[in-house]
Amino acid sequence: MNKILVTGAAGQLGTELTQKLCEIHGSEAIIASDINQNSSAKFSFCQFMVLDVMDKNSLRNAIINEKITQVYHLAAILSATAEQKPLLAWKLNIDSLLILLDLAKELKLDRVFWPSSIAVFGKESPKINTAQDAVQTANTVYGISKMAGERWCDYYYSHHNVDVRSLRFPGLIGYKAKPGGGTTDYAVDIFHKALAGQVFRSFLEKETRLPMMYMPDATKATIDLMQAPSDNITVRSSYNLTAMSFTPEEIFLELKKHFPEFKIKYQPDYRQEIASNWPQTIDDQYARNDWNWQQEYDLPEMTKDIIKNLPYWIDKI
Ligand code: VAH
Repeated sequence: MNKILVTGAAGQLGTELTQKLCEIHGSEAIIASDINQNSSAKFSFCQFMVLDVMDKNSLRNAIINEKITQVYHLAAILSATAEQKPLLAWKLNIDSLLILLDLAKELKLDRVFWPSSIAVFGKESPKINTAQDAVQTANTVYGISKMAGERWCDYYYSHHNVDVRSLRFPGLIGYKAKPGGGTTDYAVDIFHKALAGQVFRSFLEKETRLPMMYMPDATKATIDLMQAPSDNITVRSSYNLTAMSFTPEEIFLELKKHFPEFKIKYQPDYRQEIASNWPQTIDDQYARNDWNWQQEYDLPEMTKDIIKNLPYWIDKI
């Protein structure tokens, strides 16, 4: 029987992924963990533990004592915050992954999931329909940490047979957790401003097109990947993945259909430089071929779903 540990469970992806894993495996099979002990309030539906992913002995004890078979390692510092705290971000994003991969080898974990990002691509990478094996020239701390992390995943698979699987997520948009310091998190905050009847101040220019995905699609892709037969997995660094691409102007106009008085101001900041070096659209054919990836949400469908649900969640996040 699977027993699954989710690290960084209180983050945007972790919050929704933990709920989905409970639906699939039963809440008694899932342990949510986070460094922030206040996060326990978010996990009344499953076991929660405070866990520092940089503490190898604590992580080893948790895996052994709770008979963990799979770990979804989501604890990380995202792109915008990483530029403000580069050495901390590098240490957390890479050292915690290496600690986990070494424990996966030592304790023979069944499977490990680790999120990478389209941030592995940089200025010299093709911007349109960026291929799985396109040149990676990440020029952000976050992107560099994801590039290196992918190489470690491939190394531990090929040298130590650790079944670690990974996805290069685009910008992820959800309503069940606060934006977490990502460059694409403008696309989360814009919904809050529209619902509050406030002017939205976009820190990206109107025509900045980025690959994006609604959180239910992100959790679906993660679970589809982790449930695929090992023989189907031909990419052991990290799979390109996407669902849609849009600009701040396009999501603003989609919201304006529901909130005619909604207004936007474009005030680009340091995050514009980060976004300008990322791909605009992604080729995720490997994911579609290997484990039948297929998104369910486009911009209009996502917008309708968030507008319907956010009011209920707004005072819970
Ligand atoms: C970020 N949401 O903005 C993340 C993501 C492609 C971007 O990795 O940092």
